[in-house]
Amino acid sequence: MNLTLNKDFFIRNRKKLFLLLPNNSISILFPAEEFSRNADTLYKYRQNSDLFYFSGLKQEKTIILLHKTENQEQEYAFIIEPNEKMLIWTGHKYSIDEAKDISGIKNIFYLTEFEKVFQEIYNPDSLVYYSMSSNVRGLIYENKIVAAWKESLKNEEIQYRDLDTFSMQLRLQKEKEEIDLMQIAIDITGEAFEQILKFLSPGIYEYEVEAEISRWFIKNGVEAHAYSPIIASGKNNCVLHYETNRNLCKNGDLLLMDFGAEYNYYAADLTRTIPISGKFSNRQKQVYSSVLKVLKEMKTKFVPGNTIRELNKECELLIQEELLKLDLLTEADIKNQEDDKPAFKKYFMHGLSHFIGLDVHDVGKKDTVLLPGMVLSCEPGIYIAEEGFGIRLENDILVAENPIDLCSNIPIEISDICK
Ligand SMILES: [Mn+2]
Repeated sequence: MNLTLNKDFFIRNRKKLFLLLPNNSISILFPAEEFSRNADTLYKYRQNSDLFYFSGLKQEKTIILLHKTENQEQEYAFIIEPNEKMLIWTGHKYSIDEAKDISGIKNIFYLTEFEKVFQEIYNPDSLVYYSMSSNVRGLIYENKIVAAWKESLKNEEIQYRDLDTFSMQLRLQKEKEEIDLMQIAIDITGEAFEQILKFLSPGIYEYEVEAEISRWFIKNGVEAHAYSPIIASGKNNCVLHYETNRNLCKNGDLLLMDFGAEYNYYAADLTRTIPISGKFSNRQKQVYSSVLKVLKEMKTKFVPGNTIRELNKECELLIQEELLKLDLLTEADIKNQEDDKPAFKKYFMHGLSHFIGLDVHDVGKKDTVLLPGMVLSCEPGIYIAEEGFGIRLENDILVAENPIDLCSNIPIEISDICK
């Protein structure tokens, strides 16, 4: 299967953005930086998600310029001018026609034209929009360009505005083709998990599990993990962002795996916790049942109108109830807790949910009102450091009147994950 987004999708996204932008605005989308690892070796490149969302252009050093006046909406893209040397070292770069075909933008220029075009469309009343908070945009570019403006505009004050609220608003609600891509990412992630269910036994190292997951991803056309996979056995279950993945998986311990494929720039985010031997102890089974119960209850609440903040509150009460049943808390602990230090926090120290999309921790805030088409994680957990294990379960949920669990095909019942 090879599903990609075509230019109609990107054209539509820009149309939606133009509707939100005021007249006499210039929006600039900067590319992600190329991050150096050392000397002339770079980390694998991934385009800034906003720039991709509005153009489909994955190539480095690409800039998008959107100009809205009372009478017209003009779109420009600026790309690398390919030369012989690039062809030898890094291979093919977009031609003008290719960039047009991918993005649907008619005015494609080489980068050297950027300043000239900007000067042509800029006037002292222009509002200049760009992302002010993305940490993966091209800061070097931006600084260079902003310095050039300042120089050419002398003492004029440029009126900057933040593009992030607009791109967030649009990216939050997914179109059908985006959900389809996310479903593919999730399905491949789920299949990788099923491989691990067959593969895992005591004596295997965490990195061997990671290797199996990566093998399955690459074999299925996935370009990258959506984030560094967490493959945590035994007491590492309780390290929330564990990613060293070097330990031995031991008999009697649990393996917590939090991982997800990125398929065509869209992320999956899955967590499963399974017994390394294939069998839970009674205590492990008790705690697993508690977390699964909370997940099942909470995933029905991803309905329009709700917020992550509200979901967290509801989830915390459910977890608290389970902690009482598991004899981890007493009524007195809860009664005596300080407002800013609730007792449950000892065993459940993170939030229930975040938005997922082009980024695994996608745009969106705790108070963003949920609307149909938004996708979020649902990931309750109970971590008991003193007993040497923790359990987290995570599925990806599509907001609807009857919320849709996009991970519903991935084994989670005790009978399906035990031998
Ligand atoms: Mn997550």
